[in-house]
Amino acid sequence: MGLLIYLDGRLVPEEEAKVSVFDHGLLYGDGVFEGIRLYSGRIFRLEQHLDRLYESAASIRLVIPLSREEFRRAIIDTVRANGLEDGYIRPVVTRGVGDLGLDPTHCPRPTVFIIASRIQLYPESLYEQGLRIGTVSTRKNAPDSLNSRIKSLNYLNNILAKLEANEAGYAEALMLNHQGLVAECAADNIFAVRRGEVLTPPTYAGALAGITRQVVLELAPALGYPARETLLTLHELYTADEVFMTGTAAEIVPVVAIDGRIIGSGQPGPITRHLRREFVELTRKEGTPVYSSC
Ligand code: PXG
Repeated sequence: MGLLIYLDGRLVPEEEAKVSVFDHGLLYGDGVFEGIRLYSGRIFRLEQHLDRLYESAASIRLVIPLSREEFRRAIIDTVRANGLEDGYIRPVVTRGVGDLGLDPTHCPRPTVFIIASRIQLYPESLYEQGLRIGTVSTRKNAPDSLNSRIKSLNYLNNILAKLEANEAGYAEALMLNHQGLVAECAADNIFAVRRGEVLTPPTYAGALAGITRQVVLELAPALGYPARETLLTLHELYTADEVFMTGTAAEIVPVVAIDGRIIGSGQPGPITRHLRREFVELTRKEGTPVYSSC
C-alpha cells in the first residue's frame, strides 16, 4: 500500500502528492528541509529538528505558514496515518509557486509537505568494518555565500562532492572549506578521537549543526570522554586514533581509512563503538511518543 503524504494541510495518497513545476523549491532549490528518525513509535529529538527547521527558514526569510505547534502535530499525524513504528520523516518547506524569475517575493504561499516512510537501514557490516572515505576537490560553500547551518534544499555542493567520492570508490566524501580546513562529509558530520578527546569542526568551519553531532557532543562527556568543537586539518584526521561520522540516517559510523590512509588500528575504535552503543540505547529511551498522546 502506498504512503499518505502531508501536503499543504491535507493527507493525500502518494500518487496525488504533486507539486507544481513552478514551485521554487524545484526551480531554484529555494526551501528548507529536515530528516528525522522514528524509533519504536517515538520521534527522536523532534524539538531540535523543529528548532533547526524554523531557524533555517528564518535565515532565508521564509515564513513557515504553520505554527511550531501545528508543524509538530502535522508530523505526528503523518506518522500515525501511515502506522509507522520505525522510519524516516522528511518535512520540506519550499518557497512555493511563483513565476520563472527567482524573486521570492513573487511566491505568495510556501509549500509544505511531510513524507514519513520506512527506512532502509545500513547493513550491520558497515558498522563492524567501518567506512573508507576520501577528500574531494569540491570545497564547502563559504559561509558568507551559503551558510552551512541552513539546511536548504540546495544540495548541489554536497551532490558534486558525492559524485567525486563515487567516482573514486569512496563510501563518503570528506569536504574541506575554502581555507582547506575540515568541514564535514557530503551528508554527515565528521569527528576525530585524539588522546581520548572527541573533536569535531565548529559550524563556522562549514559544518551543519547536525542533530546527531549534538547528541555526541552531549553523550561523550557523560561517558567520560571530553568533547569539543575545534578547527581540524587533514593532519588531525590522518593521525587520529579514531574517526567517525554522524548523521540521522547513518547514526554513528566508524571511518577506518581516509584517502587510502589507515586511521588508527584500521578497525572501528573503542570510543566510537562505545558512543554507538550508548546512542542506540538513547534512541530506545528518548523521543516524542506518536501513539500514546492524543
Ligand atoms: N551534514 C550534512 C550536510 C547533512 O546533510 C548531516 C551533516 C547530519 O546531520 P543530522 O542532523 O542528520 O545529524 C547531514 C544530514 C541521507 C541524507 O540520505 C542526509 C541528510 C540530508 C539528506 C539526505 O543520508 N542530512
